[in-house]
Amino acid sequence: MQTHLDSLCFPSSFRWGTATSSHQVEGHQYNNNWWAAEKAGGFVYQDQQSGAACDWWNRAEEDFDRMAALGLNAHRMSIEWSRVQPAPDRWDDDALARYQEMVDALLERDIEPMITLHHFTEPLWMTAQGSWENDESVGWFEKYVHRVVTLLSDKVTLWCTINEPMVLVGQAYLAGIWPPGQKSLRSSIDVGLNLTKAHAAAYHTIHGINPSAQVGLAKHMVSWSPHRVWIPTDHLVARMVNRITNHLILDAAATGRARLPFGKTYHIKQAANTLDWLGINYYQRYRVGIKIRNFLRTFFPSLPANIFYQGTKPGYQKGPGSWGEIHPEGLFDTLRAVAHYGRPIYITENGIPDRDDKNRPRFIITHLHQLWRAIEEAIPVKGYYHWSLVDNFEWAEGYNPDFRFGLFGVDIETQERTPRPSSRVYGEICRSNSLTQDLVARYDPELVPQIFRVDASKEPQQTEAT
Ligand code: GCO
Repeated sequence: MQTHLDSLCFPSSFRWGTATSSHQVEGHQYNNNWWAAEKAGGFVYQDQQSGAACDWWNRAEEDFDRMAALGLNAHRMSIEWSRVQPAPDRWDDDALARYQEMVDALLERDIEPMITLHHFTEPLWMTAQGSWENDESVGWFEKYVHRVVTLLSDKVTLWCTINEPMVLVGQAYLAGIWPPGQKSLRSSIDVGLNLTKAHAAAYHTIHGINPSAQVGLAKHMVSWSPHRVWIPTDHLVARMVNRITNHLILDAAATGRARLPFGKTYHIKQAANTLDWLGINYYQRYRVGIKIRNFLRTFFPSLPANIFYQGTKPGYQKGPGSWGEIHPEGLFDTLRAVAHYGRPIYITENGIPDRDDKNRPRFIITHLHQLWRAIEEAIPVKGYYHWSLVDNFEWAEGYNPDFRFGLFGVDIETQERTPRPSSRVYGEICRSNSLTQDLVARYDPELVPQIFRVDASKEPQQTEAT
């Protein structure tokens, strides 16, 4: 026999939020490496420039009102290093005051800030000195972190040191599609190591200022699947890529050691135990495998990129361009895969590029269902930050209409906001702290049987006596 649950409830202290990053929403950033790359051209869709973005530098509070109206109690935002420290020996007190004002504005609305200290951008003075390839970068970052955290530590508890370090390494130093446009394995390893050391330095610095701060990092996690389930080498590739992209940095931040498959082990002692919590940015699944014929034909040493499959399978829902497949169960699998780190978990990003909002309501419902399943399995997920509140500047995709992530649409010319239906879906979930059958029936009735039917044999049995 089957019974129904009427609603899937989340823990009472659950944090419901949205996530943004400074360069993507603030606008008017003229002193960082992305601005320089936008100006130089060649990195961004149609050579667009971030420009005023969502103009948060002047009007963030208007969007904070929108968060409050939805019933959110949390928001993840980042601080722009190049504003705070425009030159190595200069701090901008006005910029610091503006960030203080934004944090206060969130708190006044009962929205708890989570602050990211590095979200892909860096000051131009740092770029000029070799960026993260320069070993001094760790010390530069530490100094900046010290300044910001000293200022905000009485208002902020949740600190995210670095956003998606492996994505930065992969896009900017290995694939070369983000500034500085490098394609070098050696640089990738150096930058990966320095980012890990910078995370560790920030962790210790923040705790030195406020021992009860909660410090973590946001890790991009991909659900890697073998392209063909019957080919063992495809499984091997999926496992290797998973190990390198998903777990290497987390292992380093948990144990102080990172071991490359079939390769070297790196020891970064100061990084051991530097996660008070773990942030998961989850978006998609990619299929991977080896094209064996090409592999044999070309063999070493010239390993061309096309010996690997990477992509999607016909018949599965996919995102635009090379976004991969939308795969809600991958969130559950990811949470299971990181449970052994034994840390509280936040979903620091999860969202879908979908200008017309055709798929976003279902995306939110199905992913939150998977999240709820993980909590039911006693995996300690403490909060969820949807990416994103408003459409914003999507790095190499710029303002490409196919890459709109907002619960609210934004007209970049007029700054007008338009709520998408998904903002109502998400708001209802946040306010009721649950995913109710009633809501799912209204927005996506097809999902009702899939989400709310539970097997009676798994329910607690009633005894004869009761
Ligand atoms: C990333 C970032 C965000 C993106 C978001 C959508 O994953 O690249 O953290 O800045 O905008 O993930 O792609």
